[in-house]
Amino acid sequence: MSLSSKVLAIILGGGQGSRLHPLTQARSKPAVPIAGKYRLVDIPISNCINSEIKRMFVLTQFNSASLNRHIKNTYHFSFFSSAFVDVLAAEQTPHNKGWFQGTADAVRQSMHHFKKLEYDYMLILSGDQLYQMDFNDMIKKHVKNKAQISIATIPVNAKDATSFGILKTNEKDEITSFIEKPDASLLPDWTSPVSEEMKNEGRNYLASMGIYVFNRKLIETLMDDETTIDFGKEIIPQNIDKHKVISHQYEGYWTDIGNIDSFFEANLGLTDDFPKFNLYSREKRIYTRARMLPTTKVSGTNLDKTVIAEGCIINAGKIEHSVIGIRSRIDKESTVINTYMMGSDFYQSLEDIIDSSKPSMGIGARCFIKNAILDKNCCIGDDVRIKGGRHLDDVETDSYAVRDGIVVVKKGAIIPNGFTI
Ligand code: ADQ
Ligand code: ADP
Repeated sequence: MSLSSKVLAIILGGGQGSRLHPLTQARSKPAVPIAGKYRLVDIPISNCINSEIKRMFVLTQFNSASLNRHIKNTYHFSFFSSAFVDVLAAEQTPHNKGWFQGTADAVRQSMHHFKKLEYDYMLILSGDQLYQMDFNDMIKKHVKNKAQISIATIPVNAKDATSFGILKTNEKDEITSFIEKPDASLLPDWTSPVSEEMKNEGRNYLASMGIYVFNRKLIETLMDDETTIDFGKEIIPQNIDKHKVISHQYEGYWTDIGNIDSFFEANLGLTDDFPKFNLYSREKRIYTRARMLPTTKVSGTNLDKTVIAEGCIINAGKIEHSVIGIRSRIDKESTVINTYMMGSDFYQSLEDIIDSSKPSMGIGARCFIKNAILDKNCCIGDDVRIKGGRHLDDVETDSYAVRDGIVVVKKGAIIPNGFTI
């Protein structure tokens, strides 16, 4: 029996938190579209599949139709395989109020589903990180070192260190101390010896990646204690001294995409000549729904540093440093810069497109769009001007929100002709 077949993966799909609002206004976080054709949840699921871990649960605060449809339409395993991806949403029972209070509470409330299965190791993953990691190395090290808990770690700089769990290890990679999101004033006490390359980049702190391996017996015991809510705040710090907890250090590309700013940067990063997140990898493929869309058609457009998904119809004047999602339509003489356009769920009928009483789906003619995220199915009229930037304060209306200077046009919003943001 291979090691990976003894692993059960749990993907934490997001709390009540609103860090990705308004992208999560009408869908659960794992269903948020990224990179023009994928969903957030495709990243941890693909990492599991590439690591031959075939049994996965996605824990989500609420069950959105788009998440279920996506999982159902994407992850078909052979009839003879034991593989599955199951979505478990917080449910109201006589014992709980209906929400997951935190990451550990999410696992605890779902534990009765896991207990029925055979597994030796539970792999707990975040649902909002961009990375391509082989979990087998981590699990092999966990078993070889007879660890009870393993934590994937990565060197980070002082600016980032305050947003993560920071830890120290001994020469055997055993974690000896841990602090969740330390105040900047405490940082001088938390540096770790790192490689020359990391030191040169100023990455002197060892951060938890929020990726954990637990032995079955231990996680079951820990989940019996109903006072613990979070892995980072309680479970990990409370167990460092009680059990053998080891660090599995990773130095590849890894980024947290839990807020609008980092989500935007990670998407636009895909337009680099050599993107840090490699969608063109032969071994570490990222899976998503096979949609059978037609090819993209472009006419009269000056394109630079732009990624365009399938099924688009583009007549824009210029698109620069942007990611254009599936089935996008952009009309004549429009300019799109530094923008992530998610695309559309369906094509409109010709009658709808000809009907001039309301804007059609996509971007109309002669628009100027810069520093924006356009959620799916947006209908942006002609001569619209959207110019995001630090000069804009955070605001929210029915059709758009501004977060960190980025204008986020909400799913299905109708922006009338000539509108300016
Ligand atoms: P954070 O990312 O701040 O820190 P948290 O907000 O608990 O921790 O989120 C972890 C993951 O769980 C995310 O994918 C999130 O969406 C999801 N999640 C949060 N609450 C949830 C809930 N109630 N139900 C289901 N899923 C939920 C953690 C660790 C740090 C570590 C960083 C690395 O606590 O120590 O450094 O991750 O990113
Ligand atoms: P994708 O994976 O392609 O993003 P989703 O499953 O999220 O697709 O959503 C596509 C949804 O759009 C499908 O459920 C489909 O039924 C719906 N849809 C398709 N055509 C139309 C239409 N004309 N009007 C409204 N919804 C549509």
